[in-house]
Amino acid sequence: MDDLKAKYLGQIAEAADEAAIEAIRLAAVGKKGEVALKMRELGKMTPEERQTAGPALNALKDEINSALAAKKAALADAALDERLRSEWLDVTLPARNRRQGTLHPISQAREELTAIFAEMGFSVAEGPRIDTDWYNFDALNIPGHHPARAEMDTFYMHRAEGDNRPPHVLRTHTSPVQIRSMEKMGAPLRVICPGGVYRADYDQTHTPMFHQVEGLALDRDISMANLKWTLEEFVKAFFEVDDVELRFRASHFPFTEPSAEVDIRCSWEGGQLKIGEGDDWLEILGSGMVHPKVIAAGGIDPDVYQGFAFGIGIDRLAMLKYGIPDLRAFFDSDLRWLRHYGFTALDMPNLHGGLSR
Ligand code: 2NL
Repeated sequence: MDDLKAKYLGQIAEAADEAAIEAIRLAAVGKKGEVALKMRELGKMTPEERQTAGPALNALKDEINSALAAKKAALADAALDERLRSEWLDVTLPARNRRQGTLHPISQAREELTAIFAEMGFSVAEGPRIDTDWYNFDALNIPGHHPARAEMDTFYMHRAEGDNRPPHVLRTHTSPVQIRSMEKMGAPLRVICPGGVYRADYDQTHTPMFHQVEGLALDRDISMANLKWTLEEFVKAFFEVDDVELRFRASHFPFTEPSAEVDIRCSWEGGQLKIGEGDDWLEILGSGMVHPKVIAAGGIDPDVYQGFAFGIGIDRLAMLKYGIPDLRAFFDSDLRWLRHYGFTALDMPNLHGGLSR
């Protein structure tokens, strides 16, 4: 038994790798190993012999097993030491550039303008892009014969043969969301509704899907003065200028009375747009006092409540703010233009240097 011990402890000491350790383990203490064979001989012994041989064999087995484990750990330590010696890391190497994603300029503009109106106490509502023509047109005092309802501007959803319900449409503005907000929340109410809208129009200045934010403020004594102040605050915050002059031009929308288009003072010197100074005017939105019929359509009493509403194109706001000249860039699958206009999440163009046309 001492021979066995000397033999295996010697082999373990000499073992060079894990495979050698495993081979020794199988030969010595495996199921068919030498120690197992010896254990099998216990049956042929006298009880007295067995009394000493049994515990001795068990002790031998334990001793070999712990020698194996110790050698295995020593080999692993040595391997790690060797890696630590031979492998190294140059921590002074500059980091590899990571591909940096970015918000789409339209999303960026929407988030900025949403934050500005939220600060002024407007809540934000969203709604379905497919809606009934009641929400999209009738509720907004746009009668059946109105040109905005003509087939050429509106995408109508197909109905099955024999289904004579009025068609659903792709919303042509986010006003239906304002109507739903009136129904849901009642008055007084301050809400903005940003989102995608659809019109069958496609040329250099129109895309069939674009983005709009509409705003609505209803209370007992809301006036156009409140509208003007709200829009001034918005324009100053959005374009990051200290002062701005707004010009209201009389206009017409079926859903507001009176209605006004709003221009902001600007200059285009050297192809650079500057907001708030100069002799040019830039049209940025439509607005007005909500038509009593529209207030009633939202389930609110127009004899008690009145208010203003406005609609702004987000795509155009984004173009103006970030200096993007061509609307089609927004919907082009080649996104190199984004980087060209300085659009990375961490590096925004500096507005105060002026915007390029
Ligand atoms: C434009 C014109 C406008 C509205 C949108 C509105 C919504 C309700 C009631 C009354 Cl629920 N008005 N929205 C009002 C005036 C103008 O958009 O040219 N936008 C670019």
